[in-house]
Amino acid sequence: MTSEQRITYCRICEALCGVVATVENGRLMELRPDGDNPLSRGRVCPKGIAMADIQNDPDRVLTPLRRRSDGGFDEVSWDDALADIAQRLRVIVDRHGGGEVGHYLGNPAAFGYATSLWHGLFMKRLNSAHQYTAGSQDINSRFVASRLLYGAISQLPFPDLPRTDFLLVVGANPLVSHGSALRSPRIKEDLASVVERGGRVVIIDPRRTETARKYEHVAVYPDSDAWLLLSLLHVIFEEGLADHDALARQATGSAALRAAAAEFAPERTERLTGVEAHVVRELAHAFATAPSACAYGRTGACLGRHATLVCFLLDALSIVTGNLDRPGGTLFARGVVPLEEFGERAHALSYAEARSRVGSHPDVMGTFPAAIMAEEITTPGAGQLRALISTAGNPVLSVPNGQALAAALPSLDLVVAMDLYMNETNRHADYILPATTFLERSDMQWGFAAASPTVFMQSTEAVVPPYGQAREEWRVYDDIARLMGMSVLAQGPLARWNRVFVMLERLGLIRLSPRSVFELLLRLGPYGDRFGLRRGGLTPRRLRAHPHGVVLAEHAPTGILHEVVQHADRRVHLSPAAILNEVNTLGERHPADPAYPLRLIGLRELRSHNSWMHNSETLMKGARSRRHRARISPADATAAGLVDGGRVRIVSATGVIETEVLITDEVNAGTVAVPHGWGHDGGWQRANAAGGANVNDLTSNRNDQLERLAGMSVLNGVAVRVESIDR
Ligand SMILES: Nc1nc2c(c(=O)[nH]1)N[C@H]1C(S)=C(S)[C@@H](COP(=O)(O)OP(=O)(O)OC[C@H]3O[C@@H](n4cnc5c(=O)[nH]c(N)nc54)[C@H](O)[C@@H]3O)O[C@H]1N2
Ligand SMILES: Nc1nc2c(c(=O)[nH]1)N[C@H]1C(S)=C(S)[C@@H](COP(=O)(O)OP(=O)(O)OC[C@H]3O[C@@H](n4cnc5c(=O)[nH]c(N)nc54)[C@H](O)[C@@H]3O)O[C@H]1N2
Ligand code: SF4
Ligand SMILES: [Mo]
Repeated sequence: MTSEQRITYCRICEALCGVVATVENGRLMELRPDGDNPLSRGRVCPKGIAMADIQNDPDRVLTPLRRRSDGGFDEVSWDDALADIAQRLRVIVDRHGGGEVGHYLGNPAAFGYATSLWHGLFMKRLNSAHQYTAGSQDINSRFVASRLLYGAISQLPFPDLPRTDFLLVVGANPLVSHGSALRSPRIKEDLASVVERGGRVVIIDPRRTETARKYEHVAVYPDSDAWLLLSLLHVIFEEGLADHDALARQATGSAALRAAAAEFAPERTERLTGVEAHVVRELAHAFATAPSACAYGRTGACLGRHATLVCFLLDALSIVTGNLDRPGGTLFARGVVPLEEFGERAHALSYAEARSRVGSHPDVMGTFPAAIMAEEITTPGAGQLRALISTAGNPVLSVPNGQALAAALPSLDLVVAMDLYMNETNRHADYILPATTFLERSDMQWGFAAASPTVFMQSTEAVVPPYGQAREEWRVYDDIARLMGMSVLAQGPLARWNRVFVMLERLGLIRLSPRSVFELLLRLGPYGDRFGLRRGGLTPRRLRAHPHGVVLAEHAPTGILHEVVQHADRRVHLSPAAILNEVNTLGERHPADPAYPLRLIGLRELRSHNSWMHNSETLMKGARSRRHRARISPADATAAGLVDGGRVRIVSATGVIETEVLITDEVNAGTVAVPHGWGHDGGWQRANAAGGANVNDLTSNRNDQLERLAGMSVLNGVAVRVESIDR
């Protein structure tokens, strides 16, 4: 027996921690932390190790499956599956055009290079008008804020953790999530070091989270951050704490922002936020006068009714206090693989250039809110969504009103999924195609990985060959395109040369792969060798020679704002009309309903990952703690007659769920915290047995309930009531 150690990195979240795989005869035996990875230095989280359970899971789908009319599935050959899929798509495209073929791309695709790139080429080639992603449940509000501020939608400003003196965290729990839109695999130490340097870490969160318990906690009412942030700006302007030099140098529109904030004295907003005025004043003062400071927000900031505004205001805090683009402040990256930069420069990353057929939501980089998928399927007329490909996603559990989507899926002409499992979404599909795990693919770091205080790059080979008949997703897009008589390379004006491309591909004369595209971009990028023009620059060969990864610079660059900003005047825009309008109409659109007096928020658990790791034996150990539980305050529990460990019915205007009660003073009266990604009934046996409920049965997919500027699903601050079901 041959046992080998293969160096790679975890691709479950943006920490991208180094791991070493023990492989015997093409099978994964074990994953362990890579002590030689320069960034993660031997650190991983429980999920990284437990990925071995997923890799070797007997419940994995390893052959293509085709649905029977009775709802069961038969194994079929790849050839038969792909031929049928291509033929059925061809019929739709010939009859209605490619615009009616839709796609949902899930979160796991974001951490690799191949799936996202090739799915994009495939859907662009079809000219699809129905592209959906997990982003509208995650981060699109952040992207739109960047578009408004910098004219650059792909920018993800991130905190300079290793150098900052003041870290303000709004709606993130990095000790559990390990940092999101921020690459910091040793985030525990990075946070601790802020305080060790004499700095402060302040956590704004309705729940006393794992992170809040270790640092300073400011408990805020759910979905009230916009008022809080406006009050912080109010104090900073009013008390003369704004950095006028920086504002004059970097920005326009500060006077209008100041005028907008003038209405929001902390004494006026404390009733709405639950944060006392003196706390706000102290916080504003400390933030503005710290030697350096940065404001960082994540899903708690991105998933409320005013999500884009909140993301915008977070950056505004850094800008107004002179903390943008300087050491210890809020930074921008130069992508090592500059895919987004090229897109920005070519003005190819759109916002609000198209509107969705249903609800008229603005496009965010060509995608529409996933919340509207159900209605796009059921609403007849030109442009109706008729076929859906879903890759690496589980929208029935992750998108608001999952039941509406599950009910709509069967009326599509064709549903195809590429996944590791039969999940709650693709059990409604016509075909489930066995996808590769990240351990079965080569990769290179890009995208979210750039949001890193240290400039770093790592590439990897696959560590095991695909199990069973699993196939790399990008090849499947490529194959379907070819069977449909299309080349994914014949894009835009090149489409009329489609036949030539198809022929050249068939003859093997052109063969583009994700790897060749990324290697090209790497070499052309800011750290690349420019094909010999820049000595010592990064090359694919040098990356292969450093399998643990290469540190390209100890610190992310500063003083690069002029490269980042794409507005014609090269300045940060602090008062775009869309934002002023949000400020002026704050709160008007959502009158309180006494039938639903509590506010529901989300929660992530250390040993869960969205909806897809509940089948891991390692992660599901611990009978009590590994159940789905709603966190309810002692006061609310008493009022509703709930007991710890008992059952609770949670009711919203959209739906009802039942789950277990955990009474805890982590949440204040009025707030209920429930994790998403539970309530399984797919082909994963342990996950199914774990019980629990889909919290997104409570969240709304109604058009008028989505956030306006980015079409975000509102998943935090949802109005609910709780009832006992034991009595
Ligand atoms: N263990 C684990 N790690 C993960 C994941 C996972 O499922 N499990 N998922 C990964 C993914 S896909 C992502 S996007 C990231 C997310 O990364 P984070 O956003 O850091 O993760 P959460 O733990 O959801 O933190 C959000 C916090 O916002 C708070 N919050 C809710 N509503 C509000 C509000 O209105 N205002 C404020 N100020 N706070 C609010 C919640 O109480 C919660 O503590 O995590 C990634 N990492
Ligand atoms: N209420 C509420 N809802 C939320 C959130 C919340 O905080 N509260 N968070 C939202 C966020 S931030 C996110 S990112 C979304 C996630 O939502 P989704 O991306 O829709 O779903 P996941 O649960 O991540 O499921 C991913 C699927 O991909 C499969 N998979 C894993 N690895 C691979 C792979 O390499 N290839 C392929 N082809 N498939 C793979 C898994 O088996 C699983 O079925 O959920 C969102 N939903
Ligand atoms: S924090 Fe955990 S899940 Fe994220 S990359 Fe590291 S090991 Fe993987
Ligand atoms: Mo996410």
